[in-house]
Amino acid sequence: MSRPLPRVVVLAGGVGGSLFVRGLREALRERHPGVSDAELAAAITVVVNTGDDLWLAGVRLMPDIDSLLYRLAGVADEERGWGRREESERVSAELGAWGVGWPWFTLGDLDLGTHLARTSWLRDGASPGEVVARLSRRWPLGATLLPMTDAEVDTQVRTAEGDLHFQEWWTRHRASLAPLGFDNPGIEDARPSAGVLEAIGAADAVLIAPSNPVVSIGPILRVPGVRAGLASASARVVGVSPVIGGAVVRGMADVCLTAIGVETRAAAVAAHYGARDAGGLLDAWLLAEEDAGESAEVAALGVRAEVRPLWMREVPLAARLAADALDVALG
Ligand code: FO1
Repeated sequence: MSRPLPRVVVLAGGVGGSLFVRGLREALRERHPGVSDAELAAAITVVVNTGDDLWLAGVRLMPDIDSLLYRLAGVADEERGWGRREESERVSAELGAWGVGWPWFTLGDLDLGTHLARTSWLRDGASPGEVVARLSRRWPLGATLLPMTDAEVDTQVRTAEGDLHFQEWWTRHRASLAPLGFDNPGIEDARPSAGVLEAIGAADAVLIAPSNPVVSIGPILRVPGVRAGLASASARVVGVSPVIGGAVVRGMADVCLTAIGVETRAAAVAAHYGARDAGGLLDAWLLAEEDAGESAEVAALGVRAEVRPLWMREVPLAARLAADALDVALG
């Protein structure tokens, strides 16, 4: 290998985050022919949201971690959007018959194997970070996954009907109950999991995936120490807009943004993150060609605005986007 691999940290949620990370892995493979998965795993660190995590039917679920794990491993059910390919649901049907779990939340049999293994290790005293490392050893992922924290700080959604776990608000009510706010109880006492601050400090590039800014990236930034780590990082921090042409690409980020008073516009999300020079997060922001008219607004924040194609419908497009983000960060 002629050039050394850059050390890249990505802050990410599940589905959008995993496509972006697959793109990044592909981009580094293209630039560094012959690079091994182990070398890629040493170069790419993904700090993953754990606000979506929950206890259900006696097991611990980590949906965003598992999205990344399964998608990087190539065993995900990409059509459905969660869980394993070639899945069956016999255990879920039995749990339903016993009235255990949530009837609107399906736990596939193969997926339950992951949850049981994880819960077993947690009960033996392993930290969530250690558990994620053990799960990651099964497949050559070409990236290192780190939960944002080892603390249980599941996202709660405040609504007029009361507080709901994020998963109930999303999978049962499909975000139809107007959120009044999002909380991660206990997060003020949480610490970043082992390796997070070290990876940020040693990074050549920090990339914010086009994940939900409120319930995916938001909880990561709320873990005490993460913002300070990013502020003092020697690497540039480059964000990719999750908003294209005034609409979110997938999920319920628009509902979440509205709830916290942020418009669903690329420049408004950049303003929400803020310029690193002004105590915020970003050195640069990638906007879609559809939103090129908002570049001046982003630049006025003190953030370098870069217009690029942002659609990542498949891995080659995600690879081009990740390469663009990397070039902005390293250039
Ligand atoms: N999403 C659903 O819409 N319905 C489900 O039944 C469901 C089950 C499920 C089980 C394990 C898991 O890791 C994720 C699961 N998801 C399900 C996806 C998940 O609730 C969310 O889409 C993400 O957390 C949002 O990013």
